Amino acid sequence: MPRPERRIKKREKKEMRFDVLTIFPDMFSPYLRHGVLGKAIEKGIVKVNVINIRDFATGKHKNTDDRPYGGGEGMVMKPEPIYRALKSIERKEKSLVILLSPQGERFDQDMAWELSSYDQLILICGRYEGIDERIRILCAKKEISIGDYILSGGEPAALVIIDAVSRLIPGVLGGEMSNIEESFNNGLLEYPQYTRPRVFEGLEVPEVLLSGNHEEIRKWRRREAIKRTLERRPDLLEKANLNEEERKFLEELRKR
Ligand code: 4GY
Repeated sequence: MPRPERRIKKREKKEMRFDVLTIFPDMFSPYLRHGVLGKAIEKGIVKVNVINIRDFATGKHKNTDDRPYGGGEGMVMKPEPIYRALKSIERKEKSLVILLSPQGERFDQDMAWELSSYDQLILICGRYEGIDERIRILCAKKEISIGDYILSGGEPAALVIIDAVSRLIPGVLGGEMSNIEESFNNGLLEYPQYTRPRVFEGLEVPEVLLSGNHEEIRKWRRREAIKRTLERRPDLLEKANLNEEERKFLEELRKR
């Protein structure tokens, strides 16, 4: 009988590629080179290819925007440079073109999980008053909003998606956090965290955290997470993953 593989199973070779279309390509690197994302890019698990839409503009001034048909304030992003930039991208097998705008489907952790199953996400960042509608019709397979507010451009939204999705790619979070169910704590808000000093401005660290009793600590954290979620985001409790004991605890809290 051959000996079973003794090495710990290595993560499957799955890398994620993001292609970002923007007229401000320099906005990305300052964020992407730091922290776990910086490490993931260094390791080659995550690749971010930033494409300057202006490189695909024609004419003397390489304009990427023009005046809106029908009149009105501001400028609209021309379709041709974006269309050409998209065509220049080498497409992987499982690939999705996404438009970032306040009119899109709301981004959340569930959507981050769904997007993490792709090999390639192509993110179009709008500016000015918006993008020519034909890009939506012809190219964008999905439109995503990161929240109900208006940004000056889609770039921060693209970074939000790159960050949240990358964290779910195997190997991006190292070691102890690689149990990425923790990425949203079973659908609950986080429990309170403490570090040294033990007393700060008269406030003490909860006794249980100093007890060394890991089972008690785990239960306390779950209860605190449930309390906090009920107070601040009761809507999340519908989807949360609670065991028998935790559901009882929640019922008690609700009665009070
Ligand atoms: N919110 N979620 C958002 C945004 C800026 C005009 C189209 C958002 O994703 N993107 O506010 N984007 C607008 C600015 C052009 C994008």
